[in-house]
Amino acid sequence: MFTKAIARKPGRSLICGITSAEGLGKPDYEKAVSQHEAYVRALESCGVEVEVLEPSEEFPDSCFVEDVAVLFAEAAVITNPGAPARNAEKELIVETIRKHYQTIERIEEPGTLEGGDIMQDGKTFYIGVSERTNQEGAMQLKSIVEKYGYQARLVPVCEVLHLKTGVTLFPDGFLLAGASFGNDAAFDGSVRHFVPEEEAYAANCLLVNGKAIVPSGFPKTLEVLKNRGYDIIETDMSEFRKIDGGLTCLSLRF
Ligand code: CIR
Repeated sequence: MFTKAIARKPGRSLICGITSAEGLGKPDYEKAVSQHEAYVRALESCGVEVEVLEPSEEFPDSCFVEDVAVLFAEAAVITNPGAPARNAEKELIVETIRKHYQTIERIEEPGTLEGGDIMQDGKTFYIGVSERTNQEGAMQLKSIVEKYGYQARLVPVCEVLHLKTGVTLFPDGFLLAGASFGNDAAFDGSVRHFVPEEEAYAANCLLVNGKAIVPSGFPKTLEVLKNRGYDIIETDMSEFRKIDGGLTCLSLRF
C-alpha cells in the first residue's frame, strides 16, 4: 500500500528533454503542465498524498523523478543515472528523500542505474540492464535489496529505454509486455499478454493501491485490461510521450 508520492512539475525546458521519438514533435509546455496536474489528481484518487516539487529549468527531464531514486519499505536508494545530461538530477532529490527515509543507500561509479529499470513485485525486484543501467549498477542494487531480504532478477532490456517502458507486472501475475520481452525467463510463471506494436506505449501502466493508471488512446490494451476486471484510470500522456516519458517515471511512490 502506498500512502505518499513525490512528483516534480515540468519546467519550460521540458521541450529540450532527451528523446528517441522526434517524429512526435516537441512537447507543448502548457499542455504538459495540465497533463501533469491530471496525473497528480489520478494518484490522489488512489489514496496517495502527493508532494509536487518545484520545476528545475536546468534539467529538462527532471519531472521524471522515478529515475533518480528507488524507494522501498526499509530504505531509499539514490541512483546514478546513466544519461550524462541527467546524472546530476540525483542530487536534486536527496533533500526530499531525507525527509522520509533514515536509511539512504547509493549506486556508485562505475555503476549506473535509473529507476525506470526497476520493477518491484512484492519481495522481488526485477532490474533491467539497459543503455542507462549497466551490469555493475544492477549488481549493486541487487546486493542492496538482498540485505533487506528481497531477491533480485536481472532482465536484459533492448529496443526500449527502460525495463518499465516495456513491461508491467500486475500483482495477480499478469504481465503486459512489449514484444522484446517475449521469452525472458525472468518472468516465467506470469501470464503474458503482448501489446500490439502500435500500442507499445501502453505497456507502461502505473499500479497504485489496487488501481491501474493507463495512458489514454490505446483501445486494444484498454479492452484487455477491462476484461481482466482491473479498476482503471485513464490519463492523457501525449506530451510526455514525445520525450520518452511514461506513467511510472513521473512519480516516486512509497
Ligand atoms: C530520458 O530519456 O531520460 C527522458 N526523456 C525520459 C525518461 C523516462 N523515464 C522512465 O521511463 N522512467
